[in-house]
Amino acid sequence: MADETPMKAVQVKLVLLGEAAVGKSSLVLRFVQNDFNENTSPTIGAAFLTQRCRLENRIVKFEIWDTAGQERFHSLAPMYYRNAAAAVVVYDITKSASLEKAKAWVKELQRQANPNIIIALVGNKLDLVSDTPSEPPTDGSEVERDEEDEETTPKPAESTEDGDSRQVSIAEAETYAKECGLLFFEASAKVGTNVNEVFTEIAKAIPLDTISPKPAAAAQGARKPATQAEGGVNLGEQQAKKGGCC
Ligand SMILES: Nc1nc2c(ncn2[C@@H]2O[C@H](COP(=O)(O)OP(=O)(O)O)[C@@H](O)[C@H]2O)c(=O)[nH]1
Ligand SMILES: [Mg+2]
Repeated sequence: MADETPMKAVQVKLVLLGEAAVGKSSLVLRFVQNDFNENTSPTIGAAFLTQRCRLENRIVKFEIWDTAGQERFHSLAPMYYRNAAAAVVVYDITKSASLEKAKAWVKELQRQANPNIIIALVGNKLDLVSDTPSEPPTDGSEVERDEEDEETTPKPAESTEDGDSRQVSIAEAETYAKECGLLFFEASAKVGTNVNEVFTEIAKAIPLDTISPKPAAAAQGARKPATQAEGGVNLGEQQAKKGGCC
């Protein structure tokens, strides 16, 4: 008879970093709730969310710290990336300055974060450019989400009237990511392209035997804001909606 013992989720602290308005909160909202909001409010301080990612041989429970991108919050960042097992550093492919900011974050992480941290560089807003090869998720892994969310299955990237708005080429970002040993993706929080893949590939890349299975958020030095419930989303002024799968 098959072994029916449920797999124990391994907790992974993950931090999102990047310039303001590149779409960090939107990527998290897409990953956790399979949703998108055109009118997000800037994140104040940081928001905490969780989401599970089921791989073939393990369940990873991401404890996600979605930080504010504004410079005035920069000094808070170490509190969130300290002891993080993974970081998603986001830039906007239609804004080359945001890649420079992302590079600065990568440098800071490589100097000051956990030396084994897995870093994914994500170029967001892929839907705004027309040269987009879009590949639906197909690696057998799945994000555990309530069934009612499934109506918003990621669609292929769309081009817009502003189809030539790309300012960062795939080659430039990919070369940089390779040089620095980063995972690399272009994604769209808006249409869902590659969002689950970012988290799934991080989950796969993390050497789980090095992670202690204790509750991470409180134990790892970052305080959970009182207004933010586990599994909820706090995007600035927005109300937390229903939780993820946790
Ligand atoms: N077209 C497009 N807009 C996006 C995408 N992701 C975020 N946005 C928009 O960009 C703005 C900033 O997003 P937000 O998630 O708050 O960015 P953050 O400051 O990095 O957390 C909002 O108006 C979002 O609706 C995307 O993938 N495509
Ligand atoms: Mg935000």
